[in-house]
Amino acid sequence: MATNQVAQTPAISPLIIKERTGSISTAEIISVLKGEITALHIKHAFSAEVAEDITTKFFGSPGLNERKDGVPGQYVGASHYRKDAATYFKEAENARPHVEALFGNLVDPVRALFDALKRELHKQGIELRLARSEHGQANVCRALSWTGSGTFSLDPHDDVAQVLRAGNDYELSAVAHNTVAALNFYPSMSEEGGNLRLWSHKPTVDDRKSQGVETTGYPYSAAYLEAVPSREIQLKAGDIALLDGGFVHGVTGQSSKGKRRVLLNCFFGFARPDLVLWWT
Ligand SMILES: O=C(O)CCC(=O)C(=O)O
Ligand SMILES: [Fe+2]
Repeated sequence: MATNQVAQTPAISPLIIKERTGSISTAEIISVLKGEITALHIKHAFSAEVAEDITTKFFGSPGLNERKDGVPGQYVGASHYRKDAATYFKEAENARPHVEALFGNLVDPVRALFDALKRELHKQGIELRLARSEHGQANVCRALSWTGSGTFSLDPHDDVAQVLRAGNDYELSAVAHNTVAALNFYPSMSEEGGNLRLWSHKPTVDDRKSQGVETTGYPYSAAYLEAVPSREIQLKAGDIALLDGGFVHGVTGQSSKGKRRVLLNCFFGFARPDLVLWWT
């Protein structure tokens, strides 16, 4: 039908990006959760020693695998992307020893943030917990290194489609109607590129349908994003980026020589006014 072929023109949503050096605060995290800030970039947010240790353990991990779901990359941990709840939670349970081993006897910076946010939300009468099912529980994070080559090492996408289409057997589907916050810790960064690019656009279900990415939110074409303004967040090892995953984002191409880029990633958001769920 002709109406299906009409190209959607992406609506522009302003980007509100806050960048600074130091420690991330729970108030700022809650601002992203509430949609008041699009992205928060904290430089030098965790120590170089922890960053290097995690990176070494990632590349030496017996739990390191190639992704086989159409997204080029290597990982330790579990991704709910394109999986039913039973498969995801079973994988999360199996991968947990490998995820925990990434931190050895050092303090896990992602767990520390989770605990601080849990305490703060508890004071406000809101529970924060890991997503779960009869098959198991999510891990606090997964570790990833993108291997895509070309303009992007991770193509432009949104993180909401995969949540919206997660299916009724997932309690986290409810979060898709609120902000899906994506939290990234960067233990290692390539010498050139590997930056986070954000576009001024939050796709709707109709936008995704028009682009053939209704269930995945991945990948949006260069043609679709051509007229959309974007900004690049310049990342270094030890940085944290927290963003509203509903905005289209991607990772710029990286130099193949020298250091590999590694991140620790997780998602969280309000499933109900009194419940924030966290998963990977
Ligand atoms: O690697 C990054 O900086 C972003 C990762 C990301 O967008 C994702 O895992 O969905
Ligand atoms: Fe993403």
